[in-house]
Amino acid sequence: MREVTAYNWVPEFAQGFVKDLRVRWALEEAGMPYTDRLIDHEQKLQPEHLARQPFAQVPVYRDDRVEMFESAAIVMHVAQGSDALMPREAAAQAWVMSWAFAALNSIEPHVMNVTGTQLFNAGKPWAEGYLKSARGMLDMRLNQLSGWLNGRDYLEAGRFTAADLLMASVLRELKRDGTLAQFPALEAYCDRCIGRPAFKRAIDAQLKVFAAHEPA
Ligand SMILES: N[C@@H](CCC(=O)N[C@@H](CS)C(=O)NCC(=O)O)C(=O)O
Repeated sequence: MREVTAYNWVPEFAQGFVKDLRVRWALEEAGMPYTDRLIDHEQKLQPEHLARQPFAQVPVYRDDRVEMFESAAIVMHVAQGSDALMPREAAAQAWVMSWAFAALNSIEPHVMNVTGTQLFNAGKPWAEGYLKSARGMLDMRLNQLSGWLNGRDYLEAGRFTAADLLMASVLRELKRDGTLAQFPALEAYCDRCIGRPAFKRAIDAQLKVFAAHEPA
């Protein structure tokens, strides 16, 4: 039994980006069947959900052995049980772990500083100045990542791993405003990852839920 808790509906700007997508993608790559347990935005605030996700967010995951929150932690748990997402050699696993944390800790905060300001604070008096500085930091990180990927199809190990799944999930946020297109190696890398059939199955599954629960 594997179960992913996800929203039954979100506004259009978030559709295709809700973080249960990472978990669905990992499970699809691993060939592990799952069911989804759908909640609405009232249910996320209820004690039953808060006992499983203290921050009133999704995703939440459970299987026969564990119950977890935090999308990346869930992805790494799935990867531990799947050769498709995690090499078996210790040295390669250590690199995958490093790159997974790099995606979440060295890249994602800078992506969110920019995309979060654009989505939720555009037009505020301070937004333009803040965005200039946030974009500077983001560009630095993207240039560094681009330099690393030079000549590589994937981050490490010569193959797609859970770290690529997380990095591509972070980078694709930058497709919305055209930032990623300014970094052709990163765009090609991201497209390589999200061009995988497992990603398509995962995003189709998320979007199908929202389409079925579209408010009247
Ligand atoms: N770090 C968390 C973040 C989860 C998250 O941001 N979930 C969003 C949807 S993508 C959410 O539930 N937001 C509702 C809220 O914060 O009230 C993870 O990766 O699981």
